[in-house]
Amino acid sequence: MSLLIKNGTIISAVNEYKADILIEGEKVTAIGTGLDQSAQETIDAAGKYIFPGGVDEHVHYGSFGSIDFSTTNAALVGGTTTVVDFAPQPKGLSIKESVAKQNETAQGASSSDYSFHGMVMDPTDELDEEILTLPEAGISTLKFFMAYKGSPFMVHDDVIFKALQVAKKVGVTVMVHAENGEIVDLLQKQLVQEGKTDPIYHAVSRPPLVEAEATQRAIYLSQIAASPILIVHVTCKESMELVRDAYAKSLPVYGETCTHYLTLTEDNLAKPDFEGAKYVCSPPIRTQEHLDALWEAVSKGWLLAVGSDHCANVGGFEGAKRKGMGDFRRIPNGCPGAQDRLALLWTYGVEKGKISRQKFVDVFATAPAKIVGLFPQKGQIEVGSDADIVIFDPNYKGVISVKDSLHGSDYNAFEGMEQIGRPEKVFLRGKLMVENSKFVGQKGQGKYIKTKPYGLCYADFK
Ligand code: DUC
Ligand code: ZN
Ligand code: ZN
Repeated sequence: MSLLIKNGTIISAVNEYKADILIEGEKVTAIGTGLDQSAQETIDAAGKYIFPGGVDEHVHYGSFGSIDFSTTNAALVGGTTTVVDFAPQPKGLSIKESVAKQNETAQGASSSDYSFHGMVMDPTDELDEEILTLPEAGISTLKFFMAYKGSPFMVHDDVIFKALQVAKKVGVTVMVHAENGEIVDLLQKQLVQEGKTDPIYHAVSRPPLVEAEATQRAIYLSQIAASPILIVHVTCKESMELVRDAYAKSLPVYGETCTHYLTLTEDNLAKPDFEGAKYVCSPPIRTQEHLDALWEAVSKGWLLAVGSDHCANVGGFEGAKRKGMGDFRRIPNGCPGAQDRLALLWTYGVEKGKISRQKFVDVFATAPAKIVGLFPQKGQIEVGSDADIVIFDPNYKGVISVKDSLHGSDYNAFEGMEQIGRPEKVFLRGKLMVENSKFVGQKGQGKYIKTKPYGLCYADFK
């Protein structure tokens, strides 16, 4: 199959230019002006932007009680062609075994391409040995939780520290969920004792400085171990500044944020009739001051990537979140978001003048692909790369709604928000998957793509 996309404006992470793109099979084989190769199909993309399919480096399709890979067609409708899932580690299984187990749920079910981060939940004495062999198994990123006391997620600092010492020997990127789990647990208990059980107290129990304290600690651990670190879902000004300042001091310290932290405020958590539960995720969504700081950080490159932290709880609002009525600690964490990441970044970032179109492509596709070790196969439109391509209509105007959401949940955290622009066509490895926001592909055709070590967080690491 060959396809010629003519007359569009290609946006990359560094520039934009008018050119034609030739796709043969699954790859981009030529880019240039006035390409006249014959192709089986030609598309006129005049007036449209063309950019690489998104790489969402932060999704949950099995952890935290989330809905599985069968809903990744939602990501495609939202212009994301590759998702990188956090594979939960059941007790007794190694990281490689847990990734293999999670892959069983993805194979034949995922519509988008996918990769995995390891997630350390059962840190045994063998972990450090295993880290050395993860890259050869195609696992190059490992997540550690400093929060969720009382659950298998939370690990102690020594586990993270030892992993940092070993990971740098083979180019594995250590990712950290930075919140002080001990203090969160204590604050939660105090609040509940005082009868403060509504969803808004979820945010009160996890204030910015609880995140910043853990962020600083993680940075120090990385500094002592002399090893790169990626702080995931940075949500507040204080943490962002710690990441920014550490990097400015030439430390290999990097950060990511997620779309809901850029677009939703704490006011949502205070909505009446328990509706605030729809927005419960950790770390929590913050106030406008933090949103402003995060946009600045994204625009200036102090935070590298914007994931969705997609986590559509099985049961949704009515069947899962509502179970936390009377005690915010029992509200399952997570918001669906993979489908809306592009719309939110474009509408509230590019259209509002907060980020350039190049920065949009960078945080949406290119930088995430580099961080996780998928670049240059994913995250750019270049000869030799996978033909994961979005043809984007910047003139579309609409409203985000659960009615159009394919994530399998009964609500959308961004319900009613304005949307400018939408993917008119989305190609995954040369195959048309989406047309005018409708999934037209065959479900379950996504491929498992193994990641390579020495991702972006190792860029300046000697
Ligand atoms: N926070 C996480 O750390 N993981 C998934 C959901 C969430 O809100
Ligand atoms: Zn997390
Ligand atoms: Zn997450």
